[in-house]
Amino acid sequence: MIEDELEAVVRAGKSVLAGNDLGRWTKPAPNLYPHQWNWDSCFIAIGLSHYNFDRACQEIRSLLRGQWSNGLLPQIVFNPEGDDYFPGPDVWQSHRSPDAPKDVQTSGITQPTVLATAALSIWRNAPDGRKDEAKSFLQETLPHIRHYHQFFYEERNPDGDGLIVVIHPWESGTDNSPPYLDAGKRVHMAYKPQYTRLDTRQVSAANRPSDKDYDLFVYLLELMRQDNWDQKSYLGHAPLQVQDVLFNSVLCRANLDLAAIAEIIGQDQDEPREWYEQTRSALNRRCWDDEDGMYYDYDRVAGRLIKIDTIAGLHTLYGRVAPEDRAARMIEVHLLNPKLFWPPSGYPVPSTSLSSEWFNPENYWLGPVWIGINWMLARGLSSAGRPELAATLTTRSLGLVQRSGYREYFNPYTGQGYGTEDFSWAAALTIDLVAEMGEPV
Ligand code: 2M8
Repeated sequence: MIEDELEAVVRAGKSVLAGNDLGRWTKPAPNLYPHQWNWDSCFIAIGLSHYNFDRACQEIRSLLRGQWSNGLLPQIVFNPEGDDYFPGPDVWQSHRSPDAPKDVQTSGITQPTVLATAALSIWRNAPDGRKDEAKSFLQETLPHIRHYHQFFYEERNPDGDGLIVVIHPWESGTDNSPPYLDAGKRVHMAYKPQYTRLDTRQVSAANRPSDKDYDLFVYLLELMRQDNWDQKSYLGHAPLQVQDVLFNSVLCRANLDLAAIAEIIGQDQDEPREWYEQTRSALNRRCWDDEDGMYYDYDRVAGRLIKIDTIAGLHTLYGRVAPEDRAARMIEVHLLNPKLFWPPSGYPVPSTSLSSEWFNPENYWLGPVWIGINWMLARGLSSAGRPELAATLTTRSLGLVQRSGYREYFNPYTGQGYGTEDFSWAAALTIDLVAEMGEPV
């Protein structure tokens, strides 16, 4: 892309973020997602950190309003003025838990943890004259980040080995990704939940999870709500428990970033390093399949790997989980394979392998390309000593948004965009990708 084109992409990205800005935080999309989402806001803060230090800090502070007293940082902090989203605060009823905050309403589950990574980006990208303020920001946020990570190791670590369990597909961030639908098949639903979907009024049903998937999502929500969002009690009988490779890898990266934050402000790094080691080695022990040369999610209820090839396994690059030999094998055999994750004339990286029986190029997490995923994979490739591949992935991702705009997800063969328009994280992370190329933003 030439300089003018890059400039135009950045300008358009900033305008998407400005359009979705509600003053103190940013919604993921103009209409489809009217509340504040956890990992969306962290990605948004990373983009903002390049050109608006104050607003980036504010994005994170707003998100932290929703933190529970047990450390959980919720998937959604509800906007009292946001409607037209199901399930809203009346369905979640977070106030049933004594741990939930009193002054804001939230959902009762979390999302992949990008908080430490976002805080570190804010410090790294702070203008020279504002490094002291950035350091104070880290001092202010570190206890919250630590408490959030502690939540995982205390409440979601049922085997005590650091392999964190995800108990709801919405918690994974990759809602209808095949491993969740597969694990969902084993959930016995005692009744059919009654509700009305609102998402398919805005986006074609062909591009969204199915009604059957939504039954599972809502059923699991209601089941956990019956336990008043009590983690221990729910984990004792939770019918869906996935030790998700993407989720755990993102946590590994976040632990390293938390250690870096501790170092910057002169605090002890042992705890996050120890957490990182535990989760990294548990992933390598339990989730690696040596025959296929891939990491797979583990279904803790069924007691076995879910051998479906998705982007989850590739995130071990981002999390600095995969040792050199495994990383090299996974890159050659899976990532760069034109039949799996690198469509030769299309756009890498499809969320589910092109050869999987689950693959659908137009439906949500069943196959489309997501900018947030490509961003993590590009960072992962750089960490794995493959900067040239990271640069290629960046260029192809920029080509995608140039072709189709800041859509939520894209067809890996044609680049056609689907889902909402003006999707905040696509805009924010594109800005970060351009900045990482050394271009002004
Ligand atoms: C999508 O998930 C929400 C539920 O959290 C939904 O479909 O209503 C996912 O893509 C998730 O990763 C994302 O955080 C959220 C908001 O962009 O939308």
